[in-house]
Amino acid sequence: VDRVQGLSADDADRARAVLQGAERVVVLTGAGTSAESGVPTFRGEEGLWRSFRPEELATPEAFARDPELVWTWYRWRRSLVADCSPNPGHVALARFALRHGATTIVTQNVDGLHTRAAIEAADVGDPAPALPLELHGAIGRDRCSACGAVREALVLEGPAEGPRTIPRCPICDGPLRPDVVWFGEALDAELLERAFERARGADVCLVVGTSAVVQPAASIPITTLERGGALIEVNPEPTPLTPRATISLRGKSGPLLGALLDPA
Ligand code: BV8
Ligand code: ZN
Repeated sequence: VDRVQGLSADDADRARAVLQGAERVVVLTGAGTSAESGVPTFRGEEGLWRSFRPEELATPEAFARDPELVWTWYRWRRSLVADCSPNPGHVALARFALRHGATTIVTQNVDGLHTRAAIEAADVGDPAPALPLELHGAIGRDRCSACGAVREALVLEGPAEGPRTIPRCPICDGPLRPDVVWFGEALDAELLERAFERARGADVCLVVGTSAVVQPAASIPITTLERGGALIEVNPEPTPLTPRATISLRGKSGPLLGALLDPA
């Protein structure tokens, strides 16, 4: 398949044929996959970073310098995500992963929407094949900065306003932080190796809703290409991956993923 950009019916048909015929599929998702759920992206005009710069908030230095500000931002984001639900794009991906064996969903998102879609799609079955590798962690979990203990975040009781304290670890009383990977922090080595291993063996890497600037995640699709696999991109905008994509579809993940992945 020669390089294709745009969104003609046969581009989508071609992409659909590649995905339906693939034995091993890796999917890499970014914030754009959750945009239609109402979760703001990072770099869009309404982006999360608009009012702050990434280095101000999503870094260990920011947390050391002003933990209250960082917690205020994450608590705001948690409340945003709590009001959001998986969109048809998450559902199409989850159903495909449950049906089409050897599919790995790798996500840069921390909003937990892929996990919720997997559990809903599996119904009484096992959601495992559709559970994502969460390379950058999960905003709904707390982690202790001192002892590393991890727990599901407590839903905040009490008044929304008023002085924000830093939640403390129930085990060692150390300061809790959101269980996400900040800029300058290493990703979980085992998770990352698993993602690259699946990408190396994949017949196709489907890249959805990412600006493909954050490393090392953005290198995952290149790994599939370098091993002779196909790279199919779904994004309303071009990205640094577009020139190398086998097929790059200009569109939104919700409608497009249904067209590409739903059973005939
Ligand atoms: C590390 C969790 C080393 C926190 C996040 C200079 C050059 C190259 C690299 C670097 C550099 N300087 C620093 C680095 C490394 C740095 C990095 O990559 N920086 C970038 C900015 C250049 N990376 C790191 O720091 C990583 N760690 O390298 O550690 C190390 C090694 C060993 C030991 C010690 C250290 C850690 C990176 C993880 C950072 N954490 N998130 C939180 O969320 O609060 S990243 C965060 O931003 C998100 O998780 C997400 O991954 C990323 C945003 O990217 P996207 O998901 O792509 O979202 P974005 O808004 O950018 O794009 C949205 C896209 O969707 C757009 O393309 C849009 O067109 C599209 N879209 C919109 N609507 C739709 C849509 N698509 C489909 N449908 C729609 N409806
Ligand atoms: Zn602790």
